[in-house]
Amino acid sequence: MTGRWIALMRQALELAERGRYGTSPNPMVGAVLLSRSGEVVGTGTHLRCGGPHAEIFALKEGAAEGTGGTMVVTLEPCVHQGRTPPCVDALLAAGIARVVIGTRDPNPLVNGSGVEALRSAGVEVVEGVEEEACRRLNRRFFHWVATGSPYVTLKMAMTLDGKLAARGGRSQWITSEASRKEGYALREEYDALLVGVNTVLADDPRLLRHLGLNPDPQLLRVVLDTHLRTPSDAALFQRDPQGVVIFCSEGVPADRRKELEDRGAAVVEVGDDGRGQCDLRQVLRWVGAHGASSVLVEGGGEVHWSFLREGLAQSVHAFVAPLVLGGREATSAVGGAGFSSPQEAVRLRFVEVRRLEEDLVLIAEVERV
Ligand code: AOF
Ligand code: ZN
Repeated sequence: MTGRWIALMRQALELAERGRYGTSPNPMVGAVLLSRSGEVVGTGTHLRCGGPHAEIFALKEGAAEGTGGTMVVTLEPCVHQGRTPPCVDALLAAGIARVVIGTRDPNPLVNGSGVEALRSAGVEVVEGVEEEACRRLNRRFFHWVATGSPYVTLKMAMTLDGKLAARGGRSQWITSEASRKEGYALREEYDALLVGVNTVLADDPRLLRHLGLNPDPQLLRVVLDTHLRTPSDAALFQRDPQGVVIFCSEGVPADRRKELEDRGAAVVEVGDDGRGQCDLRQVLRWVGAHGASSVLVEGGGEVHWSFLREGLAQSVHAFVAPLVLGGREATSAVGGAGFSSPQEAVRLRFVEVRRLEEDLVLIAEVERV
């Protein structure tokens, strides 16, 4: 049977993928329902946070033939009443005889109790089918649930010599249109965007979702701005200013604070990291506690360095253009003081390498030390 469960779990994983732009901060989940005789009679995807879970869609499609059958699902079915009722109850009511699970749900409200509830009701449970792939699919969700901090990806658009901008600061455009579009697609996948104040001052970004892939307009837009230098007429405030959060150090001038709050932004004071900058751990804890499971950091080089130095970035999504800008003064993808030996360097592992028009896309994950 194992081979069959693997093939069906892969199908469920593909179904889960369809939720890529809508489920966060919930996990992506896919489900396949088989009849007693082993035929596929229903499929389901968790499509959006607050909407029905994958199992419920599959049951809706195939409930009549599902009695005595098998549910193959990428994540352990839930037992709790969340935004939606527990899936375990629905599975029991439908008379499902067997549940095949990819991985347990690390959510403390579930975490094994879904499996237990099914078993004690006499349902056969098969666990750990394609577990690694099922965990990878939701690595951001798993990280957030385990740590309370969001999963952090650094997005970099750079030249072959690792520059984010030319001498003097101009950066439009380094990468091709297709790369920029993929960069925008990332904004639809992450719950929060983050930049440093230097990027606000240099590029005046709006930090919005432009592609309409994610039906949820709620996006947290974070600025690290120790001394509150963000101009009150920044493009950031033109749309959805209530989604803007500016982190600064304690004791910033009250009038500057009020100016930005009057634009609709939240201003949050955090402690010092010992180097005169905002304590990133505190920033991430705040962001995680406000429901964002993932953060896309869009520069600049100093901010990238801070996240890497502190061990607070989980991955890098780099677009590399076949250009060389040179220039001692030109901004590098990662600035800061730097490490003093290759032994100290942050080590990553390439998980994806591909060409995109004339550019390269490199996705790397930070190895745990
Ligand atoms: C499942 N199947 O398809 C998903 C699950 O607020 P709710 O009701 O949507 O519950 C959200 C939690 O349910 C989420 O944090 C995760 O633990 C689990 N997600 N469970 O059985 C699904 N999406
Ligand atoms: Zn559920």
